[in-house]
Amino acid sequence: MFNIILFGPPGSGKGTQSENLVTKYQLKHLSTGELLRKEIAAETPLGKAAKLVMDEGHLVPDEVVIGMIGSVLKNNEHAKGFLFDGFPRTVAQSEALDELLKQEKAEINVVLALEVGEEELMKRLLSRGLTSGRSDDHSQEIVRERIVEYHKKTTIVADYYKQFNKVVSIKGEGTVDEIFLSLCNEIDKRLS
Ligand code: B4P
Repeated sequence: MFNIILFGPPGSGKGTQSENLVTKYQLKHLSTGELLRKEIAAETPLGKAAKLVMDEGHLVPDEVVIGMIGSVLKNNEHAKGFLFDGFPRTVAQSEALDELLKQEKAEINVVLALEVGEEELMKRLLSRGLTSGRSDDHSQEIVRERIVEYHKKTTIVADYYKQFNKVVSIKGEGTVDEIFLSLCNEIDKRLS
């Protein structure tokens, strides 16, 4: 099993790059943002509770996302590998993921961290908000809060994986194709 975490601040291009990466490497795409938006669209109790938190620009509680990931992993035990997009976002989520993978005798092989400046992030998210209908992209205030939340709770996830020497920084500004190429170079190095 080859498992990748695509890491980076909101709007860094995790979702955009994941789509191409899972096609090329035949990995199972696991985006907690997508899973949560599906719950919201289906108006499940989990979705209704998550929407209130996401609309404030905050993170959904750890136990909720860990539970969601746990069931997807269990239902895909024969996957060639997983691409984790937007997960883990806290140290508690990282520890839970390591434990879940250990049960499958697997581990995270690499954390690819997209680096994008704050001004560019604001620009991308507010522009996506014009067409996506996503309420968490709607106002400058919410987008800023999501970036603050990232610095408060999520940047330390990279430090967690750095102690195992698994983090590679990737320049996340440039064209989608250029960034894809840099990501593929790092993956290919580890696959060969
Ligand atoms: P996510 O769905 O993970 O999404 P994201 O951080 O907003 O964006 P992403 O980095 O995927 O950017 P994208 O490619 O779309 O999270 C949403 C919310 O869900 C979180 O705020 C949180 O509340 C909740 N949540 C999710 N996971 C959680 C967890 N594990 N724990 C707790 N809560 C969780 O790109 C953004 C825009 O930039 C797009 O419009 C794209 O077209 C554009 N773009 C991409 N690459 C570009 C490039 N190279 N140049 C120019 N524009 C580019």
